[in-house]
Amino acid sequence: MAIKSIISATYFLLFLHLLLTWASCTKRNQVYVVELFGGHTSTGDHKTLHEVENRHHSFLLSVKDTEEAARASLIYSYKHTINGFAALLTPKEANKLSEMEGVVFVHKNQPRIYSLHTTRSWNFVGLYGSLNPWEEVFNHTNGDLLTRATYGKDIIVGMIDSGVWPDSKSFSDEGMDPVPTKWKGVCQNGTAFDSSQCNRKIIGARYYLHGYEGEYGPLNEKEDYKSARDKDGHGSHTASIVAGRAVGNASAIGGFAKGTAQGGAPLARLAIYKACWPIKGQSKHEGNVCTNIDILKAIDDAIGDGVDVISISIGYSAPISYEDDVIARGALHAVRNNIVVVCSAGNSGPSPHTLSNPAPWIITVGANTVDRSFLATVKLSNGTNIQGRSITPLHMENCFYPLVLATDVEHPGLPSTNSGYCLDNTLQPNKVRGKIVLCLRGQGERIKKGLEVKRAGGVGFILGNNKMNGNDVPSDPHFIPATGVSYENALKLIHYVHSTPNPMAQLLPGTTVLNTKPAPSMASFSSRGPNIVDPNILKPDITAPGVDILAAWTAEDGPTRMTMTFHDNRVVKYNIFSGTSMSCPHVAGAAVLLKAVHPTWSTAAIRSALITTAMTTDNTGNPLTDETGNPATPFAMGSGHFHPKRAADPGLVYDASYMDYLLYTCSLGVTQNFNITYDCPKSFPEPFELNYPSIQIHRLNYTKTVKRTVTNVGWSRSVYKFSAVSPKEYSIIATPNILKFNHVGQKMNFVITVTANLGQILTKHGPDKYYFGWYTWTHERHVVRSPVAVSIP
Ligand SMILES: *[C@@H]1O[C@H](CO)[C@@H](O)[C@H](O)[C@H]1NC(C)=O
Ligand SMILES: *[C@@H]1O[C@H](CO)[C@@H](O)[C@H](O)[C@H]1NC(C)=O
Ligand SMILES: *[C@@H]1O[C@H](CO)[C@@H](O)[C@H](O)[C@H]1NC(C)=O
Ligand SMILES: *[C@@H]1O[C@H](CO)[C@@H](O)[C@H](O)[C@H]1NC(C)=O
Ligand SMILES: *[C@@H]1O[C@H](CO)[C@@H](O)[C@H](O)[C@H]1NC(C)=O
Ligand SMILES: CC(=O)N[C@H]1CO[C@H](CO)[C@@H](O)[C@@H]1O
Repeated sequence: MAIKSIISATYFLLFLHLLLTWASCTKRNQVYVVELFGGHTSTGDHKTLHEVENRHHSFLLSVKDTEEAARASLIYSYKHTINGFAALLTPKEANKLSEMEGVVFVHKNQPRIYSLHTTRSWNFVGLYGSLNPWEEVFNHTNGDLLTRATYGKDIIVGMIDSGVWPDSKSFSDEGMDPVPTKWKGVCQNGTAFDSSQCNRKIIGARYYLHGYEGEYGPLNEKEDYKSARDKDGHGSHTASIVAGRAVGNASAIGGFAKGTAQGGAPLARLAIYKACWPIKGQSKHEGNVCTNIDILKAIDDAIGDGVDVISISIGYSAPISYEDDVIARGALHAVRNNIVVVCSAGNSGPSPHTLSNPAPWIITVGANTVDRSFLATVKLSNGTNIQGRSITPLHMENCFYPLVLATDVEHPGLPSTNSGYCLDNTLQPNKVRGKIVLCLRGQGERIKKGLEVKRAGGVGFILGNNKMNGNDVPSDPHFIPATGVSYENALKLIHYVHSTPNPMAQLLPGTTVLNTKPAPSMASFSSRGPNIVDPNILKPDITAPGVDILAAWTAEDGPTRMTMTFHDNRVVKYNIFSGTSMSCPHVAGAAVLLKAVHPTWSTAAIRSALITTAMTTDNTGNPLTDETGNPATPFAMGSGHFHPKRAADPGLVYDASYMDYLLYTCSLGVTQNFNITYDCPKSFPEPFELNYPSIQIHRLNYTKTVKRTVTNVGWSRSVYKFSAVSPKEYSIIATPNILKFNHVGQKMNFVITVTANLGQILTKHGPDKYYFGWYTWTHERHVVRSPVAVSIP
């Protein structure tokens, strides 16, 4: 599992266990976040910023004995998000500060574990370059958008992640223009990373370690670089998905597909904010973690440095209120600065209510497959072929070997809960030698199962999905000839072994297959709505490729992540990885191009353009499906699969300003928790009245009207006609149902009325069940479509 993050809630900072251990003489210092009156600082002026820091320092000075103690206790001074700071304080000092004039909140940390968004299963597969799925989408749809956007050359993307591998060809600055003059960031020195590592592609890099070291102690420098250099691979992967240069003739481990690896906006500039660090050997938090104070500081700096888009493939594992969530809070300040913030929806699907990053000022991205897979077939001696998937670079001799089930070759007496999984030291070598073993998923690291088969002398291994995994077959780089099969195929293999006197099989080498159908379809791991933080906002917004995505790696480690409990020294420069972590930077790349083409658009206009132009069909022309094979609902795919070219010309947009978001927080009654300099007016719109490009109505009581405003960004004189697709449970109408525009920039209001059918209102109130519809404004060249989700009590 990717970077897991601990972003303990906003002001609730991490207890510094280890600091206590090192410095127990300092009387139970703990991390507090202190927020001051005066809101954020809106200027980027250096003098003012310096004054802010001095002001933070002066507060500390008033509770600490000496100047030095005050300096030493300050962890982070926040300038562009909250007006406040993180510091080491004793409870007494904290108490004293909280009573001082000018201080709004003093909060001690309450750790919260955010689980991260690469994939629900931690190890993903490695492969050198081949066709980048992003490029495939681009080629079909995007002829001139890249040119119009000058490949994103003036746009700066802030990546909040695990750092970057600056030496990757994907981050070459060859032929690039000088760094945009608006850039105010720095290139922070550190281990194996100095300012010379920044160039005209990676224009800035910083790292944030205080929150992490406070929680876990000093960084183990064998496990990561104390700098913006990426050890994990995740940060290099996501950065190259947004803005990697085209790197041709890349070839995979074991000679897999060759091709070009390329990001969505290949000339965009990257600003790296490393906030995620490894924690090894803690089974519950396998992977990387990012702490709240580190993430908030990263966003704070990104705003001050002048980025245009922020891509965050990090989140809390469960819904968390906006005001407790540093990503939501930081993003609101970013949006105030007209920075588009794109976040992953999470990898906790397919159960409902699993979605993270649901704030309406964020673009929330689900993940889907692309039309490429890595087929690796199991050939049975009875002549039948069973399809599997693998990118294992090892081939089996061209002959049949006995096929056995793990359950039949294990040491006797294994508890049934551990049986069948090929866990460490569970197989009997005398029964495995020279054979192919079928092991089940569900327990243990997938790649380790192959290592266990290898240890016991097996010649090959088949990873069988359990029922829960269904068709979600991973393409793994195993250490022994191997393939993965679906649950259904695993049952077939078990049946074959049971019904055949001498079951034999051969594992054929894996091959890259393009144009697979149907594609895209939702990844089962992609987190699902409904949004339980606020049931008035439909989330996720959109879906993008997030399965088996090829992108840059660290060129130092193996394709399986270093946080695995086995060692993998098969160095790869490009790797295949899955998760909403990978889909998020695709949409961030699209946002870069839209910003380049439409520099005056608001962040809401960019989100709206992406949402209302998304595709809802797959490459068979049928509705995009989910893991069940049924049409995916907006709780899985949002408005559908992103379509950058259409998004560049959406016709109409649903705009919203920072002030609209403040009014929205007023309607939720949480504005004060954001400590923004804003007094809510006496009356404000209801939350569902935020001018969002989708509609969600929670517990519709007979009928509800929802006001929306569209802005014409298409043809000056244009007529849009309304149409709707509603389920039998309710109807959707619009008043007026024709919008006539005379000029670009013109705004028109309309009201959507959603009415439940009588039979439905009379039914008893049960668990909330949502029904989905759509409404569309259509002009000869533009289709502006919005999903509608309604629960009927
Ligand atoms: C995409 O376009 C590039 C440049 O036009 C071309 O070299 C490449 O082969 C195309 N890829 C596909 C999948 O069509
Ligand atoms: C960063 O490292 C470079 C090269 O090692 C050095 O020249 C430079 O002075 C360092 N900068 C800072 C601010 O330490
Ligand atoms: C492409 O890679 C092959 C080896 O995989 C190498 O022989 C060839 O020279 C490379 N071509 C270019 C243009 O770099
Ligand atoms: C071979 O075995 C598989 C699995 O039991 C079965 O589905 C298939 O029909 C068999 N093929 C033949 C030709 O008997
Ligand atoms: C639904 O609306 C009716 C009539 O306006 C009202 O009497 C009733 O209390 C409402 N029910 C709920 C659950 O809000
Ligand atoms: C809850 C609370 O006190 N919020 C404060 C946030 O900051 C502004 C000024 O910046 C105060 O007016 C609010 O009262």
